[in-house]
Amino acid sequence: MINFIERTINHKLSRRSFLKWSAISSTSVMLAGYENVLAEMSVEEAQEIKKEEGKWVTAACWHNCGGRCLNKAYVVDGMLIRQKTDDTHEDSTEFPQQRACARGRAQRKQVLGADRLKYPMKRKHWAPGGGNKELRGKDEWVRISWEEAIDIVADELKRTKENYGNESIYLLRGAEMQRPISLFGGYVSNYGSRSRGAWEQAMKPILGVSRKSHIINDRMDLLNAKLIVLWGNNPAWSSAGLPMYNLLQAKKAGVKFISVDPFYNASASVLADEFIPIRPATDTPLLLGIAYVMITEDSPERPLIDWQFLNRCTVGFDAEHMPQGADPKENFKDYVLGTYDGTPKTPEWASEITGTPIEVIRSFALELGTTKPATVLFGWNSARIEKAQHVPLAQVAVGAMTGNMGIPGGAFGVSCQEPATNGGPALVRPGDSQLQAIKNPLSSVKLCSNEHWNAILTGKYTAGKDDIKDIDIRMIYHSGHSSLNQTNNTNKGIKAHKKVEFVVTNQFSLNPNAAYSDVVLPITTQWERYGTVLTGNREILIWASQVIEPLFEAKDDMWIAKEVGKRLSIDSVEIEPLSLKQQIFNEIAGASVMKENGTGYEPLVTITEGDISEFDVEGTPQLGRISIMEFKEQGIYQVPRKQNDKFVFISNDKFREDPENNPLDTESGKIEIHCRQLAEIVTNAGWNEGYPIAKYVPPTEGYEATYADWNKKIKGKYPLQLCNIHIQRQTHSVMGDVPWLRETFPNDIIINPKDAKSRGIKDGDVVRMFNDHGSVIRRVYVTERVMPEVVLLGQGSWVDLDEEGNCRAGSVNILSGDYPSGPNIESFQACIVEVEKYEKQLEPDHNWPQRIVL
Ligand SMILES: Nc1nc2c(c(=O)[nH]1)N[C@H]1C(S)=C(S)[C@@H](COP(=O)(O)OP(=O)(O)OC[C@H]3O[C@@H](n4cnc5c(=O)[nH]c(N)nc54)[C@H](O)[C@@H]3O)O[C@H]1N2
Ligand SMILES: Nc1nc2c(c(=O)[nH]1)N[C@H]1C(S)=C(S)[C@@H](COP(=O)(O)OP(=O)(O)OC[C@H]3O[C@@H](n4cnc5c(=O)[nH]c(N)nc54)[C@H](O)[C@@H]3O)O[C@H]1N2
Ligand code: SF4
Ligand SMILES: [Mo]
Repeated sequence: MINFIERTINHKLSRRSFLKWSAISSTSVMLAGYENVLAEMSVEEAQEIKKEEGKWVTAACWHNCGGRCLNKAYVVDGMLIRQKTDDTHEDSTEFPQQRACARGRAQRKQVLGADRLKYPMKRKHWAPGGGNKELRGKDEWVRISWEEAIDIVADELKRTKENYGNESIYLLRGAEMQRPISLFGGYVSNYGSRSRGAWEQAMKPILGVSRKSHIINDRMDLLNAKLIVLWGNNPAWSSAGLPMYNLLQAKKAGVKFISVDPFYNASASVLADEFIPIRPATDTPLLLGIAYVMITEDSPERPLIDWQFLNRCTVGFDAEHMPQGADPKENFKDYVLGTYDGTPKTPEWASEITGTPIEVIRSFALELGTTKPATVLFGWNSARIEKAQHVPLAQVAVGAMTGNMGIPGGAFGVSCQEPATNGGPALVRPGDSQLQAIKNPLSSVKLCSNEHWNAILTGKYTAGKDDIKDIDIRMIYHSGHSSLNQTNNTNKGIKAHKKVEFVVTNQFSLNPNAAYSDVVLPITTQWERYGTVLTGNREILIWASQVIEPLFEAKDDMWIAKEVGKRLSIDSVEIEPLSLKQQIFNEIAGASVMKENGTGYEPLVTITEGDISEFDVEGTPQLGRISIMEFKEQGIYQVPRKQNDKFVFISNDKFREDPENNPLDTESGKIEIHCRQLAEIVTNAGWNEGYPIAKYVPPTEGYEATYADWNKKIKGKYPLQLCNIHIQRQTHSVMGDVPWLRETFPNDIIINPKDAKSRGIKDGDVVRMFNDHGSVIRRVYVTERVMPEVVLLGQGSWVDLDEEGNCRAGSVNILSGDYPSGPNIESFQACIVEVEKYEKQLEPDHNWPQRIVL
C-alpha cells in the first residue's frame, strides 16, 4: 500500500541534500525528503541508499499508552531508512526484550505521514473577533508565515486580555505554552480525571497512596498466584509491551485465569479458563452480590472471609470496626445485607442489573473466597463512569474480605498503564530536569473537563458545593492533548468552539482540535527534537535521541512559546531558562538505579569532564554503573531481574504484618472501607452527594436507563449500552490516521447476533448508532463475543461529520453525554444508544484520503 502525498514535488531531487526519510520497503514507491519536504523516490534511488552505511538511533515512542518499548530507527545520511525494535540483548523471561507493538513499529508512518502539518495556517474567514465562526471545521486553510502566525497569536492574547481579562483565556494543558501565558497574567486551566475514573481521587483517602499507584505486586510474583482475574482488563490491546508476556508466564506455569468483562476480549481469548459476562457500568452490583454470598455463606468449616485481615487492617466493614465518629449503622456489611435499606444485595438482585447469571455470581464468590492466594487485576474502565465513587470502595471492600492484599500471589487492585502487571517502585528512574514550573497566577480558576464545553456555552461553571461561578471564555489554546475528541460530548464541544473568538492549536496533524481552530501551528514530533527521556515499566529507562531534522516548517513547542513571549515583551530566558539538551543531561545525570540488595538507589551513569564538554552542558563528573556515552548509544537501561531477587515487590506487606507500626497514610491509618474523606471530596466537588461506603447509585445513562419502565421491563428508546474501549489501531486520538494501522485493525461497531437479528442487521452492514447527543455511522461486526444489549466501539477516532451530522469515523464522544460527578469523573462508559441499519455505503477507512492540507 502506498501512503504518501499524492502530488509529486517539483524539486529536482539531489541525493546529498535529501532530507531525512524514506521507507525502503517491498513497495515500489517510497518517500524521501528534499530539504524539508516529503517527496517520492524511485526504487533505484532507494536501493542505492540502502547500500550505504548508516546508524541505528534510539527513537522515541512517546504516546500515552502506558508502554515504553524500545524503538530504533536506521538513518543513512540524514534519511530514515527503516525501523526495528529491541534486540539489544537475548530475550529471556527474567531479562525480556522491550519489543514494540504494531503502533510503535509503524511510528515512522506518523512522523513521516503524508498528513503531517507542514506550514502555519489560518482559517480563510477568520478575523479578529472570530470572523465567520460557523465555518470553523469546514473553512479553507491559508498558508501563512511563522511571523504572521506568531503575530496573530500574540495579538489575540493581548486583545482578549485587554477586552475581557486573563479569565477569558482557556489553555488546555500545553506544557510549554503555560510559561509565556502565566507570565502574561495567567489562564483558565483544565482539570478532572479523564483516565483513572473514580480511582483518581479515591486512592489517597481509601488506601493512602498517590493517585497513580496501583497496589499490585511485581511481575515475578504473578507465578505465586493460584488464580488471576482480569476484571474489565484487556492488556492484549491496552497494555502492549510486556504485560501480556508477563501474564503468559503465569499461564504457562498453570495459573488459572478468569475474565470479567462485557466483551470476550483478546486477552480473555488467550488466557481465560472462564469468562464471566457483566454489563458495562455495573461492577458495583456484582461486587456487592459477591460480598453477600461471602457474608452469608462464610462458616468455620468453609471460611470465605479473611476476618483476621479485615479486623486488623480495615475500618468500616461492620458495626464493630467503624472509624472514629462514624455512624455504626453506616457499615458495609449491613448495607450488603440490607439491614437498614430493606434491599439485601443478593446474587438475584445483582444479576438483574449485571446480566451475570445468578449461579455464576455465587460460584465466583465461592472461588474468590476459597482460592488463596489470588490476584485480581482491574482495568480503569469500570470506574470511568459517572458517579462511580462506589466502584473503588466496592473493589477494596471485596478485596479486603478475600484477604488478597499484602501477601505473595495476592493482590486486588488496578493493573493499567505503566505499572500494568508489574507493581512496585521504579528500579531505575530519571533525575529532575531542573526546569522550574512557572506558577499560573489564575490557578484557582479551573474548568472540569466534563463541564468545560457547557461552561463556555452557558457562562457558568461549578467551583464547588453550592458554588456556581461566572466564566466568559473568549479564546481557546490547545496544545498537548486532544480534548475536543477525547472529552465527553464532542458535539457540544464543537458548539463551544464556534462560540469563542479565537482558537489556536499546536499540532502535528489536522486532528479535531486543529480542524476546529482559526490558526494551526505545526510542531515537531519527538523524532525531530534533541531527544527525550522516557520511563515505562519499573525496570527500564529509555533515552531517545533526535532521528531527523524538523520536517517542513515544523517548530518545537518551546520555540513557539518563546516567540509568542517576545511579542508579549517577556524575556525568552524566563520562558526557557535551560536548553532541552541541558534538561535531558540533568535527567540522565540525576538518574538512579536501585542497589542490588534492594535498598536505596545509586547513580546510574558515570560522567567525566570530557563527557561534559562533549555534550556542551553544565555538570559535574560522577561515578555510576555505566558510562553516559554507553547509555546514549544503547538508548535503554534495563535492570536485570532474577526470580526471587531483592526487587520482588509485594504491595502493603509491611502494613499487613504490623498495621499499628506501619500505618497507611489514611485518616484511620487503615484501609478505609468506610471512607469519610472520600465522601467529603465528592460532596465538596459540587455535583452530587458523597457517601462513605460502596452504595450502588446508577449513572444517568446506565443499564437501568435502557428501560422506559424498569419495573415492567419495557425498553426505552435507547435500549443498548455502548461500551467504548482502548484499541490497537490507536493510542486515543493518536496514530489512528495511519492507513497501515487502519487496515490492520478495522474499528467496527461490535454487536451481538441477537441484537443484530432483531434489527435486520448482518455482519459487514453499515449501521447508524445514535442517541440524544449525536450519531455515528460505521460497519458492524456481528459476534457473540459481546454480550446481548451491549454494543462496543473503539475510542479515539477523529470526529468527522458528514452533511447530516453523522460522524463517519465513529468518534465515541459524539455519543457520550457530559455528566460531571463525584470526584471529577468523566462519563465515558455509561452511555446508551440505539443502532439501525444505514442504507448508504461506507468505504473502509484505510481507503479514505488522508487529511492533507496544503
Ligand atoms: N492500544 C491502546 N492502548 C492503550 C490506550 C489506547 O488508547 N490504545 N490508552 C492507554 C490509557 S491512557 C489507559 S487509561 C488505558 C485504559 O485501559 P482500561 O481502562 O483497562 O480500558 P479499556 O482497555 O478501554 O477496557 C478494558 C476492558 O474493560 C472492559 N469494560 C468496559 N467497560 C466495563 C465495565 O463497566 N466493567 C467491566 N468489568 N469491564 C468493562 C472492556 O470491554 C475491555 O475489555 O489503556 C492504555 N493503553
Ligand atoms: N469515550 C471515551 N473517551 C475517552 C476514553 C474512553 O475510554 N472513552 N479514554 C480517556 C482516557 S483513558 C484518556 S487518558 C484520554 C486521553 O485524552 P488526550 O490526552 O486528550 O488524548 P490523546 O489523543 O492522547 O492526545 C494527545 C495529543 O497530544 C499531542 N501531542 C503529543 N506530543 C505533543 C507535543 O510534544 N506537543 C504538542 N503540542 N502536542 C503533542 C498529540 O498529537 C495528541 O493530539 O482520553 C479519554 N477519552
Ligand atoms: S506499547 Fe506504546 S510505547 Fe510500546 S510500541 Fe506500542 S505505542 Fe510504543
Ligand atoms: Mo488514560
